[in-house]
Amino acid sequence: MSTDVDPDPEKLADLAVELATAAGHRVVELADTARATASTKSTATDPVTDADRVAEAMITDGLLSVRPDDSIVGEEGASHQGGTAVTWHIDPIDGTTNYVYGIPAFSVSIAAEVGDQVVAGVVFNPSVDELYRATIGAGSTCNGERLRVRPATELATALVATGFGYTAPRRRHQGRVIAELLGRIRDIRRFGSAALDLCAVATGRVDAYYELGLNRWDLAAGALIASEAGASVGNLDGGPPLDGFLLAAGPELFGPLRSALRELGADRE
Ligand code: LIP
Repeated sequence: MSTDVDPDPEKLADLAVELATAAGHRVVELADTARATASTKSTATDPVTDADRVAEAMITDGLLSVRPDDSIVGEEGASHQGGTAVTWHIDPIDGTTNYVYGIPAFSVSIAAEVGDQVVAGVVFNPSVDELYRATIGAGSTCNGERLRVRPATELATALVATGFGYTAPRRRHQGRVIAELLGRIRDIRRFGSAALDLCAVATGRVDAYYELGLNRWDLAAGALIASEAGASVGNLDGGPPLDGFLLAAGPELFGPLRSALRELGADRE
């Protein structure tokens, strides 16, 4: 059993880049068929397609062919218990609703975690050929260009991305939170892919992003890309982004937005 105690984040990121781009191009090839045969998972508004499954299988096989003793967790059920220090988190198509509707805002997200620290993250949007990459302590890039969050802004002029859950009670609560928050910020954007929302923070296309109910595979790679671009990333209680709630924003905006979201109960059902 391999005991890869000190894997090189750059090599992990290189492998993730190779697999994410191959899977991204494949899901674009499969789009017409996949859309015609889409089904649903947790609720009638939570779609899944054969392309999700094909992409996850491609990525899983690719990882295990190079690093057979790593652990793997994928959104569509990939699960491999390994013996090294590395766990891979895979979202084969993040933004599946956009994919099914033909909206060019979906991504392949792959993250490598050592212990409880994500050390390498890759997010690929094949519709616009944007490849986001980050390794711990070495910054983040999009197509090789270094990323930096937007300069500081007040809450009242902040453009904030968010997303909504798949159950009606949670969506109603999230709608009430947004209804109140909108009067305190510039505007919201709802792109439909948590990974791309986090990359939007990293590129400065939005000032902040928050969402309740994400899974680790949704956020692991994007959170590293955002933090390596200078964003503060965490939950509303001063901790790391749990699998439940995440807020990412420039460091000066993070505090005021966190206070507003806590007051509004954004991290509650
Ligand atoms: C999606 C997230 C998005 C969220 C959607 C959905 P999926 O992930 O990326 O931010 O609002 O409800 O969870 O299911 O497309 O991989």
